[in-house]
Amino acid sequence: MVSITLRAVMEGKRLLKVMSIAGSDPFSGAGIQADLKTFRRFGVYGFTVITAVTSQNTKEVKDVFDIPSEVVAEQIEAVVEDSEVSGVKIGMIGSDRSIDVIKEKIESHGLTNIVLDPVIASHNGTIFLKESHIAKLKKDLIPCADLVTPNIREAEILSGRTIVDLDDAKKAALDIKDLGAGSVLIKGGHADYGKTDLLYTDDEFHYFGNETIDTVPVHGTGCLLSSAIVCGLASGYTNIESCQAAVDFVQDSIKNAKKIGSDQLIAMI
Ligand code: PXL
Repeated sequence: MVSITLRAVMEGKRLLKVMSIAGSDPFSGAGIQADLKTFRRFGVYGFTVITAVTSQNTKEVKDVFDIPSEVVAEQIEAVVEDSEVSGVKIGMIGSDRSIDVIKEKIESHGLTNIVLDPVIASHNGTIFLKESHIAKLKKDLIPCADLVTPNIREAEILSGRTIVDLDDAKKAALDIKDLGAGSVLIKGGHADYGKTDLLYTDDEFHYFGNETIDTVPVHGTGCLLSSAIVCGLASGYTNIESCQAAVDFVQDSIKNAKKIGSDQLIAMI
């Protein structure tokens, strides 16, 4: 299988421009800041549309302030009226109304290569999204996504299925596909069944085995993964190639993770 090296993406291509629609993390480990660093590493120019401002450190999320949906809409509009956008990563979304405006902007501007990281729950159980938002995410935003990248907990919430083994994960991927997603990548980093990321695309399952890296929890990996996939898709690589390159990229970021604050390590790229 062809894997995308950073060099391959950066070599001989016109400058691609992609957009992250996501929340801000003042520690720069996750969210908009992590996305922008990823885009830069893949040689892609990144636009940032901020949906929420979190106040967090490596110990805890203290507060989340939702940016008003009109301001989310205005940020997207300001970018698309002045530039081509070759891919979009959607991360944390603050409100139902922001879901509406993001959907409307994707459709009205015909934006493509949409990767949705459904930021609902962290692997250790912090819930970012309310019940009503989850229903709306399923109904309105998942059908806009070319690829959805839930972690195990999020895949359980989206599919309504308990995931114990790989077979459950495969069923959940099919359920999420049935919600209207183009393809589904269930991140297995914290799965009881082993560190396998499971991709369902073009009617087939693909597996990306991850090495077990002996480390304490690392912050930001989900954001790096989805934004790296956008870089691959925008560059014309397939879902399988883009996911493989992104998985490799995240593995390296975990190996290089650093203690920036006092608790969780931050993935380094
Ligand atoms: O990884 C999920 C995530 C996404 N976006 C922001 C976050 C987090 C997790 O902490 O803070 C802004």
